[in-house]
Amino acid sequence: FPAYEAVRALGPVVKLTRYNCYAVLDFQELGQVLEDWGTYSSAAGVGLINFHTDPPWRPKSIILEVDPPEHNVTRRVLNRVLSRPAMEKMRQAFAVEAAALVSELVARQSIDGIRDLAELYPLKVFPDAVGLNKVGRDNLLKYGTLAFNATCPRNHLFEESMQGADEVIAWIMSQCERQALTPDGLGAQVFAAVDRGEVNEAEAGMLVRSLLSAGVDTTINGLGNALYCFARFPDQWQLLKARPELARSAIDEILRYEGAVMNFFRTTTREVELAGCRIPKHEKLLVMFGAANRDPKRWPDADRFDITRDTKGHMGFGSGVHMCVGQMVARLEVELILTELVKQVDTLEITGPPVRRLNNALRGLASLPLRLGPESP
Ligand code: OVM
Repeated sequence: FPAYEAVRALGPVVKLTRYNCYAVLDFQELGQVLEDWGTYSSAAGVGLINFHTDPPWRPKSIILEVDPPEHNVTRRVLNRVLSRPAMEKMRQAFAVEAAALVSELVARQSIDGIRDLAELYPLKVFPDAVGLNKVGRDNLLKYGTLAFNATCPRNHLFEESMQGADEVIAWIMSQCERQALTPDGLGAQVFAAVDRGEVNEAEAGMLVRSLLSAGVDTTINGLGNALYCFARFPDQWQLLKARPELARSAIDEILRYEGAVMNFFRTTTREVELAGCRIPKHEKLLVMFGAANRDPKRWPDADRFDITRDTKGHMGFGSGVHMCVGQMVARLEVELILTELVKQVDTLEITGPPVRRLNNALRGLASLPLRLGPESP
């Protein structure tokens, strides 16, 4: 975050000469970019790779990496699959798992908040909800890590997650077929759109791939960041315990203060002026959600974690037509875990050095040693 402030001080649009792209960090300009999909397109990729000149690392996503009107067709399908009524159907199963896992962890007291909770929970409930095979699920985390690392420069993080990726990618693609999915899950509901004539069979498979790309690492880091926030700010934890109804708004503050997805790219479709800066046609723009969420021009006391603040308009799920379609799943997972922790845990104490998990687009931890204390502070 100090680095963001150093870049922000240079101006509203900053050319990153080393990567030949333009960075946007301020809340106002970021909103402008994300609202104007006609000028700032997703169709040339939302990573640094510019599809006008270079091939994508995988067949491009048919929801993330297309603009309206094509985007509207696939968006409508996932909007329905991930709708509020669909969430209500999943809530019970998700709640049972949350209660069981948190009781087990409370009994152990000393845990790794990432390995034992932030990873375990989404890796159980989400693949179950999609209707995936029980075998091979360890590929999910590897694939998500790769997909997010692949949005940025081909650095050591990208290369490391590419190691042995052929088998990971092959497993993912094999799970995206109708017959690989249980008949009652989110995956099957994507294929139900084929039967309604909204998309074809191959497109449905690609939309299942989108669920698997975007649904795992994001929620793991979101949950991990939630734990990290409350472990660092015990006053906010006590506030949540006193007022559990704040859980939902706390999730927005977690996403503002410590989001899971820090950045994506857009590509200009024409020469354009943004905040007085001229940007040529077909140039890449780095849209920095994490920086906009700390923009002091938008947020009073931006570096303070405060679950009672008004978080309206935060960029943790993006903004505009591509705003996170799975956000209700993410909210459900974090809400249920927070609710169980509030019920079962008095204090969250960090008992060892938190370790970051570096990723080109994601913000989160690899390890967070925690003590779940039953005693009141
Ligand atoms: C996708 C997708 C959607 C959102 C995020 C993401 C790599 C991927 O449609 O594949 O991250």
